[in-house]
Amino acid sequence: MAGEERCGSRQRLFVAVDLPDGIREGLRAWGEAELVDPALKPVRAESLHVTLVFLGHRETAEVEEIVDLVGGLSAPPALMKLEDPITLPRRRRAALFALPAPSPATTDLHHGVVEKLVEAGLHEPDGRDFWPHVTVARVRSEGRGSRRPAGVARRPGDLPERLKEPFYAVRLTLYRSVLQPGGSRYVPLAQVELS
Ligand code: 3AM
Repeated sequence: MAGEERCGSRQRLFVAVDLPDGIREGLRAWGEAELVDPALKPVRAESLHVTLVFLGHRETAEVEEIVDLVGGLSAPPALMKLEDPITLPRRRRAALFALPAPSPATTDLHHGVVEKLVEAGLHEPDGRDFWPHVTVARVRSEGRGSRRPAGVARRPGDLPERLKEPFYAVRLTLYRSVLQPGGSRYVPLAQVELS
């Protein structure tokens, strides 16, 4: 809530590729068994996604333009696969657990969407390489005034083989991220099927 208040009427936006329901359901079941350490805040199954472009906080007029642009996109389904969980950052205490999602088609889609947003004057890329992944859990802070992530004693185990089979991502969504004490809630503002 604090983030929303700080930014007045602005909305925090990102474009994502949604995972098929079967994959989300599989990840929910895996997460119930593996994302159990009390330091972890698992991402809700319905919120699991691959972030394609992070757009930051935007004014209402710009949000409308972005909704129109994303709603008018078209692209083929993107073949992707998931890999076993890794932690980030790599050399310090884990702040989040993510599944790498290598996918040349999703990388092409990222470049295509960025190009369209830049052409329309709606995005300035930060120059970072695109790394497709699904964040499955964030780590709570230690507390007592420290923002350092708490230690995770019970680290999540690997994915079952079934969840490492390639699949097609079939939907692109523009989300508004609403910061809440219990974890961000993602509100879809525009959606297109990849077909
Ligand atoms: O759900 P994931 O982790 O893929 O990490 C943030 C999250 O992605 C990412 O945007 C998604 C919605 O919050 N994000 C947040 N700040 C970012 C930034 N400054 C960012 N991505 C790139 N640059």
